[in-house]
Amino acid sequence: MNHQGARSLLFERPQSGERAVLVHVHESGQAGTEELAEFRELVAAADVEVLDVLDAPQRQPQPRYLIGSGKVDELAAAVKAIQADVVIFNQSLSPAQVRNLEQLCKTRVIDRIDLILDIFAQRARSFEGKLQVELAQLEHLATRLVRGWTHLERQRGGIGLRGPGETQLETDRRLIGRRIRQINDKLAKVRRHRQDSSRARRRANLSIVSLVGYTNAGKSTLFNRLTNAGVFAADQLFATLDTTLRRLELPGENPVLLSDTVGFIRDLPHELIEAFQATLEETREATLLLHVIDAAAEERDLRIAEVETVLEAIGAASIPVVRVYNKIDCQPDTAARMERGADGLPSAVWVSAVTGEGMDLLRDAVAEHINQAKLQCWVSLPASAGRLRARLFEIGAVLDEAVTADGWLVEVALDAGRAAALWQSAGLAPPEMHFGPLPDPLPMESTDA
Ligand SMILES: Nc1nc2c(ncn2[C@@H]2O[C@H](COP(=O)(O)OP(=O)(O)OP(=O)(O)O)[C@@H](O)[C@H]2O)c(=O)[nH]1
Ligand SMILES: [Mg+2]
Repeated sequence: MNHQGARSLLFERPQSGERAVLVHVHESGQAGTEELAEFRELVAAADVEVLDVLDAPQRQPQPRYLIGSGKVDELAAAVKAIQADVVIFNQSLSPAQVRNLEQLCKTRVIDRIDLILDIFAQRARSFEGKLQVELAQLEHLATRLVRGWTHLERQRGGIGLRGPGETQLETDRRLIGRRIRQINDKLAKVRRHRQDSSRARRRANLSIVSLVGYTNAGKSTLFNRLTNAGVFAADQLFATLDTTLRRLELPGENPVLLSDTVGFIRDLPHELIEAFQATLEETREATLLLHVIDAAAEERDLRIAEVETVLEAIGAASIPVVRVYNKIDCQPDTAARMERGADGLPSAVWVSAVTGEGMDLLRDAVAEHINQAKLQCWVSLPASAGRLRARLFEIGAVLDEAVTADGWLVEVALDAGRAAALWQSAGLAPPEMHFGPLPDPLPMESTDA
């Protein structure tokens, strides 16, 4: 189905939204209050009305229904009594568990992954974003094909079933495989365009600074505040799905590009991380990450750890990070300030994107990192590294050059992170650097003489 079709289906959905019973599974002895609050926010973000919440403390996972049989009976009774359209679990369910639960409750049962995929399906706006979500949905679906859908009305759409992948639900694995290949082809085309523009950007030798962080931390608000852009910011989970880049002026520095992108959440479905690899490309290529943190959130440290886990998963763990503790206006007696790490560089800045407090400190922190990341030195390139040499010229990183017996000595000025990436993609070990004026006699000539 084309995306036009998918859109019209979205419009045809009844406005009333669906009505759900939530099942909050948590370790017994722990209330999991924050987790439940976040679960409710996710459900609200999917535009589903909550009729009831079943609290399911658990000593050990039950293979058949995930929750114990007593709880399942309670759940089935609740679903029947209030005529819920759907049951939503706050954890992942195996295909067999879904089937068992659906048979018993006689209604659709979805898990946390379905829920997040559904929100992404509703939010996706760009062509690429829609393709990525569809891909994630299909890949998730492919793992679910063992599930017997026949016992339920499945043509209706609705939460966990809507989105671009909807009509694929009744098709078999082979068709899904074919559709996945089609989407991958389309994505490859879209991405070729993107690479062209990213090349243009590199030619301008602009560094990228990327905003990352837990969803709803205030990344887009901060982005707007810093760049006067008008991107969508809202008090809802996953308000942003695409990546936007804008020029950020820095004190006493060349401008850099600031990127705003999709937020993270605990246990982000791996299908989504994979599908959004391209959207997260700017993040991976960044010289500096600004990790935006809701300083007022109760589970602040857990969220920080979650974000770091995702950064690792997308291959961005080695990029320098400044933590931006946002929303200090919500915290009594917290003033804007900057902290430095053991290396003397700014490591954290406390700000408010809404009041604008701390923006100068933040710009200073970014400028210091960018400045520090600049490398100016002589590097030797073997004759076999002609393409890398051409690339360095292309991005305007070459200041001077001398020919040696078996290659070149090139004076480069570029940022250290990008240098490492360029050398790596040329299949070379990290460059040997000579600082200061060109050594005389040239080392490589002398070895051959
Ligand atoms: N009080 C206060 N609220 C803020 C601040 N910064 C952002 N917010 C609010 O936090 C909510 C989320 O802001 P966004 O900028 O959309 O957050 P985001 O990190 O881009 O979120 P996603 O794109 O959904 O991942 C909005 O309601 C903002 O108004 C701040 O400094 N203080
Ligand atoms: Mg946002």
